[in-house]
Formats: sequence, structure tokens, C-alpha cells
Amino acid sequence: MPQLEASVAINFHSEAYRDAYSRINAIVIEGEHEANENYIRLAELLPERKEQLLGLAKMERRHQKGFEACGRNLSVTPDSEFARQFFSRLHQNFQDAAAQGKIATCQLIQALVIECFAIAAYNIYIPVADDFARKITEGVVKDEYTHLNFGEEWLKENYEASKAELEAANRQNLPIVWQMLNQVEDDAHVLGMDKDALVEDFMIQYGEALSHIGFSNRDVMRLSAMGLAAA
Ligand code: PL3
Ligand code: FE2
Ligand code: FE2
Repeated sequence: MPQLEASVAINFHSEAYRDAYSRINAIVIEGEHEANENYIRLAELLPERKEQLLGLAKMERRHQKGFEACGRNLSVTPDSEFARQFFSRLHQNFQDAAAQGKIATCQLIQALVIECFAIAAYNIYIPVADDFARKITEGVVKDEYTHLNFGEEWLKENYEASKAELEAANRQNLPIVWQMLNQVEDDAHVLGMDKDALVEDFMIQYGEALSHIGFSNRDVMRLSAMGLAAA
């Protein structure tokens, strides 16, 4: 069904919609919360970029507030326990990398993987969102491109020194993303979002980011599909 038709047909106040929204909304709130903490951690690890990173962290805080308002607007209570579980593996991998001073891994997890996931999800959500949430999400997604760009630029500058670490970080984290997508597939469908479109948008954003950083076309293909077949 074309997305425009879907948005007309969606009943934002049905029991089924609000049930699915309680998980998806919680995921997005938790994702924005984690992003805030991750940029604060990165600011500690990269004192020369501290101001800029704290600025990004502040934007994530605003995003979180915006999505909390979207849930309230539909009288939905977000399932935060579900959302914490959902992010637990990426959360742990980021913490471990930060503790070991692996900045390239931290950048890959937050500024590439999580931001590309967010950009794909928000782009697919906007045409099927309720009017209130659409306005919020349109504002948020613009910021997420800035965050992705920050990670790309840093990794590009540090490409030679980070290449091997990025390969390993990609191998460790990309399969987790495909599993996360599988976990939200059914709820996302209730919201009018198609999983194939999510996968496609993610691969485009992530692939473009890798190529901008310096990876060859061949590497980009290999890296961005890592673990997809098994998911
Ligand atoms: C970092 O700036 C943001 C991190 C958020 C991660 C979002 C993951 C989204 C997965 C499910 C898609 C639903 C989108 C719906 C928006 C209410
Ligand atoms: Fe955000
Ligand atoms: Fe972000």
C-alpha cells in the first residue's frame, strides 16, 4: 500500500496502534537518552572536541523531550523496560569500548550505527506519523544528519589509524542492528512502517557514511551487509 494511503487509513487512537506505539515510542526515547549519554562520554574522551560534543548531547536531550511529548499526545505510556533491553547490547559495547579508550569504536556505534538507524526510522515514520509527531520528527531528523556528519568527519580524519578497529567494530555491532530491526518489525508494521524500506534506508545511509570516511566500494558492500543474511 502506498504510504500516503496508509496514513489516511491509520487510526492513531486504536488499541492496537497505541500498544505498538508504547514500545516504539519507548525505544526512540531510550535511543535519544543513550545518545545524550554517549556524546557526553565522547566529550570526555575527546577534550579537543568537547564543546561541539556537548552541543550534540544537548540536541539529543531535546529530541528525547520531543518524543516524550509524542507519546503523551496519544496518551501512551512508553514501555521503558522493553526499550532498555532493546538497547542493552549496543549500550554494553559502547561502555566497553569507552573504558578501553577505543574512540573509533564509540564513534562507529553512536555516530554511524545509531544515527543511521535513527535517520532510516525517522524518514520512514514521517509520512505515516500523526500531525503532531510528524512535525517533531521532521525537526529531529535534520539534527541527526548533523550527528552522522560529525562522526564521518572525525573518522575520515582518523581513517588510517582506525581502519582495523572499525572493521572489528562493524563486525561486532552490525549484526546486532539487524536483530534489533527484526525485534521491531511487527510493531513498526502496525505504525505503517515497512521493514524492507527501513533496511534499505539504513544501508544507503550507512554505506554512504563508510564511503565518505574512505572505505572502497568493495569494502562498503562487505561491511554494510555484515550479518544481514543471518538475521
Ligand atoms: C540518536 O540521535 C537517536 C537514536 C534513536 C534510535 C531509534 C531507533 C528507532 C527504531 C524504531 C523505529 C520507529 C520510529 C518511530 C518514531 C516514533
Ligand atoms: Fe537524536
Ligand atoms: Fe543523534
